[in-house]
Amino acid sequence: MNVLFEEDGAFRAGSVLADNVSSLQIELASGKRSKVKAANVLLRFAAPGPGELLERAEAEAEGAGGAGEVEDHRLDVFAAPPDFGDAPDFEEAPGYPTLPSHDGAAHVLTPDSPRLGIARDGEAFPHVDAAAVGDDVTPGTPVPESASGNDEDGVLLVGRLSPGGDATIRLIATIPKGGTARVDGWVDWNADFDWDDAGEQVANRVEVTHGTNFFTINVPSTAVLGFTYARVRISQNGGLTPRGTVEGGEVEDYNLSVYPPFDCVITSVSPIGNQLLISWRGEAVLQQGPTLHGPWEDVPGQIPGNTFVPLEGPARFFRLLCP
Ligand SMILES: [Ca+2]
Ligand SMILES: [Ca+2]
Ligand SMILES: [Ca+2]
Ligand SMILES: [Ca+2]
Repeated sequence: MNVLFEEDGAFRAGSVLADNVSSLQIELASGKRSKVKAANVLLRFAAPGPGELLERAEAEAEGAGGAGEVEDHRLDVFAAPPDFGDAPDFEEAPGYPTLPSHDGAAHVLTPDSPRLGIARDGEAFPHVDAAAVGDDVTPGTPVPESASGNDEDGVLLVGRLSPGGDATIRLIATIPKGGTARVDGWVDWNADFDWDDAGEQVANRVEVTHGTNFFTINVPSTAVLGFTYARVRISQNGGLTPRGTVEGGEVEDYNLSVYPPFDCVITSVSPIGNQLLISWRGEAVLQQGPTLHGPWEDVPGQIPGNTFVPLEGPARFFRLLCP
């Protein structure tokens, strides 16, 4: 057992050698021993170690503008390191809710709770980085089910994201107890470093089973092109927000890109009377052929964007020749 305590106006942490109820015998990280009144003990905890707790407490205090203000800042102490996200968030420049001081997502690692992919690990503090891969490249504290550093293995985007389009998500779930689990997910469509705007929750208690699952997300037509971030959380019951600590499950944060819509694509094929109306987007040439392998020739008399072809003609296959 370790304690955080106050002594002469400073915060200190150490391990308990003896607990005499009204006072404790403490050994500091430096090896120095000290008798501490029980009334001065602020916190008793099993992990992290006293030295690390103090470093974190001091870093939080300094980040807020001065030493000695630790009590003004949230400091979560867990029995074992939980799983944190890694999307960008900094004390001096708040971003996504990732750090404990910003009520970041955290999952207490209960062994039989659901996971994204196969692997999961716990870390003493979020490995935040701009690419949201910090948790992937930095090994967490070992937990029974993962000894490797690569634990972002649950979610794959099939295809690409474009405003107004759909995208398929392939999600692998590990559910040790069987049955189902729930997934909540968010994409920061307007790229303003939060997942709080309308339409940014893309998965709301989506039910998943052990193994591979698919679901579709809709990209708003207003989605900002370029780089942005997603957060996916799995838990037994779902209904989570991008924030806060929950028992069990896992969080994975990803960076992803929103691309311009394809600008050369057949948009519709409609039979009208004894003709087919074929429409397309982009400066392309529509070709036709009797087989899937051609030979191909330009559809005669076409105008940019759409044209009619006879339904009963020799051409059975069409393709767009894009610039
Ligand atoms: Ca982790
Ligand atoms: Ca995982
Ligand atoms: Ca947003
Ligand atoms: Ca990540």
